[in-house]
Amino acid sequence: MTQEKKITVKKPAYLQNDKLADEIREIMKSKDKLFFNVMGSIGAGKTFLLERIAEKLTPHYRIFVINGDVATTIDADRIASKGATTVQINTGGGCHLNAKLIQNELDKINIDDYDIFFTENVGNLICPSAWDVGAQLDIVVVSITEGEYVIKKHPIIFKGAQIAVINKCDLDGLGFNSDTLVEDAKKIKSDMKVICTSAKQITGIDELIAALGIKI
Ligand SMILES: Nc1nc2c(ncn2[C@@H]2O[C@H](COP(=O)(O)OP(=O)(O)OP(=O)(O)O)[C@@H](O)[C@H]2O)c(=O)[nH]1
Ligand SMILES: [Mg+2]
Repeated sequence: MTQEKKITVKKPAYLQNDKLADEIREIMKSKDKLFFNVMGSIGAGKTFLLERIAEKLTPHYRIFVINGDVATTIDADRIASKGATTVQINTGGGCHLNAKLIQNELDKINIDDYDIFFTENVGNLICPSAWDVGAQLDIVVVSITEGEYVIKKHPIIFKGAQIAVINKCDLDGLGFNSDTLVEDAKKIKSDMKVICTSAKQITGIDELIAALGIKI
């Protein structure tokens, strides 16, 4: 008697992720919530920008931020100190957030208790580009101190994003001009909204909030 081999066909993880991400997007849309995914390099200023955004938005909106880092709750604590509700996911060795991690956190809260949701993805310009978290808009943050080739070398993450933020513009001109980075982002995607900010000097933050479609 020949024994039949049982074959289980598993969907690749990223296909399951995309389906779940679409479901998250649909839920947020049906509830009239905004959900933004903030990606970017290590140390580009994602947390500092989210602190500035929280300072401006929390008097008007209930903000929920999901922070991703390999370790510590430093970033979630920093943003919480500005009035947002935050949760920190420690990925261990993981270099990105994914839809399942987001859904786990959303399952623990009442989505209706908040108006606007953000992720701060794990800092790097590679892994987060491949993992949809279900946001309506993807933002990539780089900074002047990363040098003039940072956007040219990471086209994939910029292709998938709608807004590019060039932060630390208070240091503009340090070896090169921010215009180079603006041009590079537009070359990758002609309709990319590119905003120069300084989280330190609080410039460009209102423009960024307006680009997200948020009225204050
Ligand atoms: N000069 C200057 N420094 C900044 C600016 N934004 C952030 N920094 C500094 O850059 C460092 C990193 O800022 P973070 O906000 O922690 O950067 P991040 O992108 O959240 O970093 P990770 O979460 O570790 O990837 C801190 O020392 C900030 O004070 C800015 O606009 N100008
Ligand atoms: Mg951070």
